Amino acid sequence: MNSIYKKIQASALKGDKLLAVLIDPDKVVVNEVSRFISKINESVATHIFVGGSTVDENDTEDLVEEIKKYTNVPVVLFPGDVNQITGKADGLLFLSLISGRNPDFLIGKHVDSVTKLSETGLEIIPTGYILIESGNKSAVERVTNTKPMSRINVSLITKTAKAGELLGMKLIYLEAGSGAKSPISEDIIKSVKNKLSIPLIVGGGIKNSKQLENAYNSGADLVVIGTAFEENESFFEELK
Ligand code: 1GP
Repeated sequence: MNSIYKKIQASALKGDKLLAVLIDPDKVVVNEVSRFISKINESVATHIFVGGSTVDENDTEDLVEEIKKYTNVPVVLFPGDVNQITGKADGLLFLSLISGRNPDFLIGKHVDSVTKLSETGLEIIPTGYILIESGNKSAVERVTNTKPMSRINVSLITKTAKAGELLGMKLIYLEAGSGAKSPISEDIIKSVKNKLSIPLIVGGGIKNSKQLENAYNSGADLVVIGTAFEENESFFEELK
C-alpha cells in the first residue's frame, strides 16, 4: 500500500510537480460539488485535499462521499481536528504542528484519533506542519493557539523542517495560512528544500500561476491551493 505517498515521493525524485486543490467542508455547498469536481478533473490537479479549521461533525464525511462519486483523483484528508477523520477518503496527512509548542497539536490530537484511525483503511502520512507568518492572523494560529514562525528566521524554519524529517516525518508542509496576504517566500522554500530528503508541500496565499511557478521553481514538490479556486474558478482554466 502507501501508494499516495510513494507516488508523491516518486514525483519529487523525478521533479514532476504536483498540485492539490483544497476543499474546505465549511465553505462548500454539497450540491455544487459535482460541478467543482468536473473542473478539477479537467485541470492539472493531482490531489484533492479536504479539511478546514472548524468543521461540524459529519460534514467532512458527507463531502468526501460526494466528491468520490465524481472523481478518481486521490482524496487526502487535511484535518483541522479529530472529527474530520473519515474512512471514506483515501489518505490522511497526520499533521504535527512542529512550528508551535502546543502539545495538543504536536501529539495530543493524534492520541485522541487513534481509535478512529484504526477503524479506517486510510493511508496515514506523517507530516511536519510548519506555520509561517504571512501578514495576517491565520485560522491555524487562532485555532491552535500557537505563534507562526517569523518569516525572517529562515535558518530556524529550515532547522525545524529538518528536525521533522529526522523524527521520521514523511512530508514537510510549509503553511502561510489560508488566504494569506503573501505566500511562503522563495528564500524559505529554497533553504528548506536544500536540506530535506523528503518531499516538500507549500501552501497558503497562492493566487496566480506566477506564484505557483515561483513555488515550484524554488523547490516545492506539491503546492496546495484553496481560496484562489473558491473565489475564481476560471483559475482552473489558467492552469490547463
Ligand atoms: C491552507 O495551504 C492551504 O491551509 C491553502 O491556502 O486557501 O490560501 O490557497 P489558500
